[in-house]
Amino acid sequence: MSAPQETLVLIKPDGVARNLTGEILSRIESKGYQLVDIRMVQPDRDLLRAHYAEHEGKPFYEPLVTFMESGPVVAIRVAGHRVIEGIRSLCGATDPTQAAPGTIRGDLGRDWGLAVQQNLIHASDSPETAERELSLWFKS
Ligand code: IDP
Ligand code: MG
Repeated sequence: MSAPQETLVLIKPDGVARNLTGEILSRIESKGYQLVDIRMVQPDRDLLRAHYAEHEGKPFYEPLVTFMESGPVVAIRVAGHRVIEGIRSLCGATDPTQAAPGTIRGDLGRDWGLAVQQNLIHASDSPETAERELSLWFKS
């Protein structure tokens, strides 16, 4: 068996504010993945701009950065075979209205009519992204 993969999960400020941290962690643990490290972070703009650099210039970019710095975020290093793909599947589609029931965004998220979708969770989308994002959020 190959070495387990690692990914970065963020519980976004809406997830923390709505007391869904336990529910989201429980879904990740119930699926069978390992929580390797976890911390609550109040991210600054530099961290968020680096994290979301690929979206710079898009209409939702500034609202996204403002939303992400609006409150604490829970950052989690999660490990397991094919965990990157598996967590993206647990999250569901970006738009919580379209996210399938059974997924985190589909079951727990909704559209609030804002400039940015508040969809509870971020998860790395490729091995390269995971490595880059883990080094941003778990620096020390
Ligand atoms: P992802 O989180 O599913 O990977 P990305 O396309 O990487 O989605 O976008 C990052 C975040 O920006 C999303 O999770 C969501 O909060 C927000 N976002 C993405 N696309 C839109 C949009 O078209 N309208 C409003 N917000 C968006
Ligand atoms: Mg993304």
